[in-house]
Amino acid sequence: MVRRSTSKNAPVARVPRADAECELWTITRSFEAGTLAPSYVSNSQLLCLLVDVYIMYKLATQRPSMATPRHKLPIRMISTVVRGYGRGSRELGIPTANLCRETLQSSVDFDDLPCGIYWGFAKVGSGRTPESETPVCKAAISIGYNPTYKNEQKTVEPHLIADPADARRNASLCGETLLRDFYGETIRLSVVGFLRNELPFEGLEKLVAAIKKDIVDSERLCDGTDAFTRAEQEWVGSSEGVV
Ligand code: RBF
Ligand code: MG
Repeated sequence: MVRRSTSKNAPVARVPRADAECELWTITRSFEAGTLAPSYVSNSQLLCLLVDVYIMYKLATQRPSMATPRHKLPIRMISTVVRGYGRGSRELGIPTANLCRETLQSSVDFDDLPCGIYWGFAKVGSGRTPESETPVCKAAISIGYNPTYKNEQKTVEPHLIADPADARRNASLCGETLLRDFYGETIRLSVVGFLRNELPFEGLEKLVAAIKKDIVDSERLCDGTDAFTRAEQEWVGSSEGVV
């Protein structure tokens, strides 16, 4: 049994939880793909990761909505964009396209969608004309109850990240992407990887700082050259169904 450090055991250098989760995900994926270099995981790192797996398992069994079942990713969704709480754009400067629960097509039931902050790809628009459609965008995605605001309703809301060369990439009030209102339009979303659990923040500044880091992480992870990531980007750009 793996233990956290006690007076009897030498202390273990701990990897920050979110980093450990990303790390585990990478290891799991490359293990599955048969490309994991044996030297990639050192023993002490492995120990830290196992501690985190154990904690995640405990969390998952105690509160199913907090589970981060990476084996269930990606989650593909098609829906329409609805009005959210109206805070994203106005208060935070991080607009999100909220998915409509009623029109949601997804391989996972809305109630079973695992809460957390994720990275993936999204595209909005009818596709009738090129201007009516965004390109396939990288996205930083929130699924859950926005604990900072204690929402009663669960929301699924990606923030679409414009290309760095696009002037809209820095146009929001906090310097992030500002596209347009998407209300009523079709959205295709693939939730590819887990970033962290949702957190209650003290004050908007801390929330915005955390989301800005999520955006940086999402941009980097979306550039992954693995077949898994590329397939999800391609699916978002296609007109295929969710399953
Ligand atoms: N809300 C929270 O209360 N806690 C979070 O940790 C949190 N993380 C987020 C991460 C991303 C990438 C995005 C797009 C949103 C996040 N939100 C979070 C949701 C945010 O509070 C919400 O989008 C706005 O309040 C608008 O409804
Ligand atoms: Mg929104």
